[in-house]
Amino acid sequence: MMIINNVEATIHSKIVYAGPALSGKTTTMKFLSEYYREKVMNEFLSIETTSGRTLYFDYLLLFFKNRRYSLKTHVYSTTGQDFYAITRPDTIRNLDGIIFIVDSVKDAFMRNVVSWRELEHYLNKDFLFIPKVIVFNKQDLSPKIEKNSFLAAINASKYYNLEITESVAIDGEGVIPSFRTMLKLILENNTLLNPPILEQEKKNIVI
Ligand SMILES: Nc1nc2c(ncn2[C@@H]2O[C@H](COP(=O)(O)OP(=O)(O)O)[C@@H](O)[C@H]2O)c(=O)[nH]1
Ligand SMILES: [Mg+2]
Repeated sequence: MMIINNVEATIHSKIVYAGPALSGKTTTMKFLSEYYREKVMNEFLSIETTSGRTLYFDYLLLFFKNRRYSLKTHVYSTTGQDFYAITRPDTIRNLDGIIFIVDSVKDAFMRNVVSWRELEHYLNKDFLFIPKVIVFNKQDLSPKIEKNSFLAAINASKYYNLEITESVAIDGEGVIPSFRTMLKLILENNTLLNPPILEQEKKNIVI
């Protein structure tokens, strides 16, 4: 859940890039960190190797601001077991949105489906409602996965708060629109943001 501190006028949110290994999560986050260079509060943290119990994830803290409110967005990327490591039950309540990066390489079809089902298994009913953006990455390749086949395989029509986008992460194409789609879903879906002043202010946050 988004944490809103009206005294400090700060909104905290947490977004996770999920999807199978090699789908393009790290590439996407690297582009994000370069694009939002002036809004990045930390050094881009990317831990590329797993050894024993060492965590394997990318982390970025972005800071958007308008005259009155600050939106601090914690962005992670992770895969499979590593996803569970950073989203243990005590922190799962803090998860505001998932950007699922699909590997559009044709052979990766089932790995995408398995990865989606892992999320579903872990998040259970919450997964139906959590804001989600499915990004079909690697649009530069051919042949690629049929979007509708993947959406049918995961039974996409049963989900709420789901948007579909495309990207070519190696060129940065579609990365920012997908991220903005996520932030909009989060801001629109948060009931804590209903008081009129916040409603007004959130529109002014430039993302
Ligand atoms: N052709 C193509 N390759 C991509 C694209 N995005 C990422 N890759 C490549 O896919 C591989 C895995 O990317 P990476 O970001 O490390 O995947 P991650 O495991 O999900 O973090 C790398 O070799 C990337 O250069 C894309 O849009 N098109
Ligand atoms: Mg990675």
